[in-house]
Amino acid sequence: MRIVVLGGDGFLGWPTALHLSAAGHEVAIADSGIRRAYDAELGTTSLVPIRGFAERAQIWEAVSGRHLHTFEGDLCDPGFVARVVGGWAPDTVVHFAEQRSAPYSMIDRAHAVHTQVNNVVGTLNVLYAIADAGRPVHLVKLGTMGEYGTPDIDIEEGWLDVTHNGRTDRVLYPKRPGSFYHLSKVHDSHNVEFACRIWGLAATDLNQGVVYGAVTDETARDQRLATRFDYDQVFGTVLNRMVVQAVLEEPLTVYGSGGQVRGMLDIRDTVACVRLAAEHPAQAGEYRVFNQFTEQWGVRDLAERVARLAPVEIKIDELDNPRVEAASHYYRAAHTKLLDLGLVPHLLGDETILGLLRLVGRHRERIDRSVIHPTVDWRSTRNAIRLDGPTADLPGGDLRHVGPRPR
Ligand code: NAD
Ligand code: USQ
Repeated sequence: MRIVVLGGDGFLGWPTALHLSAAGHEVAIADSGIRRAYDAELGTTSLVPIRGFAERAQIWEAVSGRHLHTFEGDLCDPGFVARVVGGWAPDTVVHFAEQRSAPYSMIDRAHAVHTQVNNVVGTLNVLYAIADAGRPVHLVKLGTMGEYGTPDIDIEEGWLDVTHNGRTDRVLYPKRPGSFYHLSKVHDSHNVEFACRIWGLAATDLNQGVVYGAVTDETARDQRLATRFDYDQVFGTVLNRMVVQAVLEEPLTVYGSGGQVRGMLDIRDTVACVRLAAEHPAQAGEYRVFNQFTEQWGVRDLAERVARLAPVEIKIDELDNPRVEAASHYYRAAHTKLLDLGLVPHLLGDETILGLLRLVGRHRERIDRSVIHPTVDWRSTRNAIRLDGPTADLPGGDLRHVGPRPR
């Protein structure tokens, strides 16, 4: 297949593109580089050094003998999207290209507006380009488990059969997301479902849980193919952050009492799930949802696991939760559809955490302690990005001028 990976310079898009390329597909990556600009804005950088966008595509070609096409541009520019989707003519569009940090979206008004404009407008442009392509194109769109929130009933895969006043219908599962970022994904899901209904598009919405890890079979082939590793308070995800804290021999930051439960998965399973979804496409007119995670973990349990495997004794700190989220709650989410397609999960074993501790240990000198402590408080409409920094409310909703552009 011809597959374009939108967001192909990101944490997940890059290893997914390599995985699809190694599997024999003809792959293109498209990216605006804005993730690298967020780093400049936040004064942080990937713990693991990463090469430039076009440079690492060339390195992959040298290592694998397989060409990766590159497109540099912004999905909010409809002309760019039309060139990629209409011009390059992919069979499948894998769409990772969004502002994906919940804390970033909660910094202040401008960051919330930027997140929703970037994500919702970019996805609308993709939907129009596919509808205008004049041939079947399967959209594989990254959503998030956080769209559902933590309801007091079982979570299904996208759809819910409801009986009300004696009548029954199948409805999109009700959403109760926990940040303006997660809300942008809910808005996307509704737009994608609508496009399938009115234009007969074929789409798979992958409601993914929190991803941990950093290395896949393909990125391991050469250290210059590494993907980014975030540990800062804004973009770092929980397990990767705790491993960094353990390497620093600092307390692990559990928000609240750590009773929050989340669906989680290994980055090696992310790339496998996207490939399975792409190779088993939705039908014309079908909007299907797969819950993309392999295990449920409580945050406190994760911290205890990391502390047990750390080489020295590590404390666990229960911080006042900067987020507004249920402290302890019922959580039972279906996740069988990707298993039915053949996913063989990498469950979170000690060896995975020990591997992460070794990886972070090798880059220990690059850790910046000042970006770890959470400063973005959901209850405030203006937050400082650094402990000693000013609170911000930047003009306008478009933050693409913030931070030096990467290229
Ligand atoms: P990332 O920020 O590392 O990568 C996203 C990439 O998209 C970046 O390279 C960025 O420059 C690009 N991008 C953003 N907006 C763009 C635009 N308008 N035009 C072109 N390129 C643009 O994020 P990630 O961790 O790789 O996540 C990828 C996707 O997976 C996101 O949609 C995210 O919501 C979803 N997801 C991630 C996780 C996780 O734990 N990382 C979990 C669930 C879902
Ligand atoms: N948490 C801590 N301590 C920390 C960091 C986080 O206790 O130091 C807690 C948070 O309060 C939260 C949980 O860990 O309850 C997960 O937080 P996270 O930062 O790892 O993940 P989240 O903000 O939910 O976002 C990440 C990705 C996002 C994706 C989402 C999947 O950044 O792109 O959509 O995971 S999900 O959570 O299923 O919605």
